Amino acid sequence: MDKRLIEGVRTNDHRTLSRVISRIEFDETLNDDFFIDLHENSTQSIRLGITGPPGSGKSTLTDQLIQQFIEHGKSVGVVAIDPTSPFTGGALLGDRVRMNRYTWEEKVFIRSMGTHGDLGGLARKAQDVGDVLAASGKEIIIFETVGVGQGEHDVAKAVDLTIVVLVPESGDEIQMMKAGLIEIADLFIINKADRDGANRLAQLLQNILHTATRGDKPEPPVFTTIANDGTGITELFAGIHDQMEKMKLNGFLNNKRLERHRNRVLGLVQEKLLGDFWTSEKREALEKKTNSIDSIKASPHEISESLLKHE
Ligand SMILES: Nc1nc2c(ncn2[C@@H]2O[C@H](COP(=O)(O)OP(=O)(O)O)[C@@H](O)[C@H]2O)c(=O)[nH]1
Ligand SMILES: [Mg+2]
Repeated sequence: MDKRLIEGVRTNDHRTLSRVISRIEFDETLNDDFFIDLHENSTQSIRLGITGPPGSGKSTLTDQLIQQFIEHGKSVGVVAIDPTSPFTGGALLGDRVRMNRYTWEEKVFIRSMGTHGDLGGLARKAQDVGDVLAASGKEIIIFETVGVGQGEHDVAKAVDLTIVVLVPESGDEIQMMKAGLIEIADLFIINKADRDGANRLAQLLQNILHTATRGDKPEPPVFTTIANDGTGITELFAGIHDQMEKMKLNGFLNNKRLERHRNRVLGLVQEKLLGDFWTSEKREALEKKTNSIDSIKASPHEISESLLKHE
């Protein structure tokens, strides 16, 4: 079964890609061998994350970037990740409709993926999906995520370059960024520059970035765009390329990739150990030891010790 899947991925069969990504999305096991076999073909892609508030224009920008990459002879894989909620179905469908003028092309593969309430696993899933798309020959892989919390940080762990999209009214987000978003951003876009305040916000942001950028990370540039009419897109496209080059030249990109690699190993080991530990017997034992309110008299430290000691 896995051999057929591997063959399908390698030959860029989009139906196989879809099937494999569903399995990753819904935590259905794929053998380690599956990823080991694909690995040598999956290290060459460039991975971009596009994050920002809902409605800021991420999908419209993604659509424009797809077009740019295609015009430059590149193949592109896009994964739109939305927090799962019964109410986001319409938005997801909107994404598909808005971007579907490319879906028929072999060079572009677009997919939506839910998080299923499991944000913790998102970084791993995004890495695995990225590997699969890379192994199918996609040179550029774009992850679109809604910047509402932990999700964008998880996806930032899975990409080479994180793009944060803001709109002219995003003053509050800038406050939020001081508290952490700034660390994950490699490039900023102020979209909807057809509205007042885009240049003022870009200037403010540039000032903040100038003083807040630390370590060997190249200072993130700020671009203004009007995504739905294409204004500023060629400049943005060139800017993404330039920023990648800067990150390559000073070693930042390799450090980032290496750290990602190491963290993946750590994560996989953790997942394996936990998976092996929590057998059905162990879960039963936990239930038994915590089956009534009286059980809170026992220290959690004592209970966990006894579970670990196979008692
Ligand atoms: N006025 C204006 N509207 C835009 C611009 N970019 C996107 N939009 C519109 O904003 C809405 C949300 O865009 P979308 O790409 O779905 O945002 P997302 O939720 O961040 O993916 C759509 O109706 C777009 O047509 C822009 O630069 N200016
Ligand atoms: Mg969208």
